[in-house]
Amino acid sequence: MKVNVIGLGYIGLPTALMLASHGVEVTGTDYNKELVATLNSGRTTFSEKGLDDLFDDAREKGIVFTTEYQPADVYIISVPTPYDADSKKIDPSYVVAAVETTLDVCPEGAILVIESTVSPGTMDKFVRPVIESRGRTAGTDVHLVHAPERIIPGNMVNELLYNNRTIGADDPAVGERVREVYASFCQGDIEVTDICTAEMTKVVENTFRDINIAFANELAKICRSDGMDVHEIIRIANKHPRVNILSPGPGVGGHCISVDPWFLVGDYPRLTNLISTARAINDSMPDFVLARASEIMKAEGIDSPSKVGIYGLTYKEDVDDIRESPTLQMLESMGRHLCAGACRVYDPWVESDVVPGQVHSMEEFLDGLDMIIVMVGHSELKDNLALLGQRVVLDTRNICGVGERIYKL
Ligand code: SAJ
Repeated sequence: MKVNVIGLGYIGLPTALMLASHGVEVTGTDYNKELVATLNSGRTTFSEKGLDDLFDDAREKGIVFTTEYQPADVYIISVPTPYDADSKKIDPSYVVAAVETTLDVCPEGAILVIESTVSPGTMDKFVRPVIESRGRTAGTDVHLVHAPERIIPGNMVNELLYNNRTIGADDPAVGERVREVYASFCQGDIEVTDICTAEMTKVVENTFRDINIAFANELAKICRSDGMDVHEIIRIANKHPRVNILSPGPGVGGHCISVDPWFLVGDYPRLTNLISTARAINDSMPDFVLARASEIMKAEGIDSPSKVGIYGLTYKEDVDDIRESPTLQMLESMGRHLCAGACRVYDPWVESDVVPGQVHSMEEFLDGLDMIIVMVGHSELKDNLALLGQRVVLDTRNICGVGERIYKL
């Protein structure tokens, strides 16, 4: 069984490595020459717990990285599926392009597995027509499968091994063959269903989380308006056996939870009131943090944003991914108020310069600051809270404990 993984990003790379390290013959393909060259030089392209060891093991077992698509029995396509900012609908162009190039090389009877998250109906609306336009028939010449990923950045390797998975296929026998491929490493339950159910299930999972976080964020606003402690209230409410409220925070980032619910809003605009309201609440949080920061600055007599530092640029703790991050959203909002670059910004996980005012060491960051807005709860800070000293802190992640000068959302 030969597998060609198409797209070596946050999902494709760990998946390709995991298959190779479990004895499957794998080629990883990406059109980005630089990325392929980096992998071939023996370096990984992003930081993730356990990834380097897995990478070394997969290389020893013969994984190949190339920019070319290869003849294979199974193709696992894990390319980005962004959404169109205006229509809110999925932009399937990367998936479609990958399927087209796959069809140029794939042998008769090959299985095309789409791992990228897609909105319900995408396979029917956009992928099947590509196959038909080539004079091929889905279900006989090539087989279509949707096997959405579920792994969480920060714990990807572990979750690849132990999470349950969903496989959607037209033909249950093909679903079973794909189950065998994933079962080479996956120790969780693997559910085989039809394609549309798999598409919808994936989007539903991330939308559920978005709504739960929006509820927590709305509670934070209610509690703030009347001096109640939202974290204590959620902690106690969650002792109820059937309540599990997530944590309020400075917003929802990443390329999954802040994106996937829009697919439903885009496709079902008249049926998605709760979902679009949740999106709006989560998107309002960076501005809520700004308003809270300016309130605290007034109360503490801090008169210049140059005395205020923003800690954390990534979308969550202990990852290097800054896509859609609440801090970037907040800085954009500050830019609209003509104060971009007014505050110092630091993130130990982001080495390149991505925003104005960014510094690259904790010492440089803390020097001369009166106030810190903690946007991300990286372990670097969580494990060294003494670094904050006597400064005023706006702790949007509730990691800094309590103190006279520690303010919460
Ligand atoms: N966040 C909160 N409060 C919380 C939890 C998260 O504000 O209580 C914020 C985070 O800080 C972050 C955002 O939400 O900005 C999303 O982070 P996350 O850790 O909840 O999720 P992702 O985006 O890293 O990964 C999600 C996961 N989906 C679910 O948990 C349902 C993961 O399993 C999926 O594989 C991934 O999306 C994906 O690729 O779809």
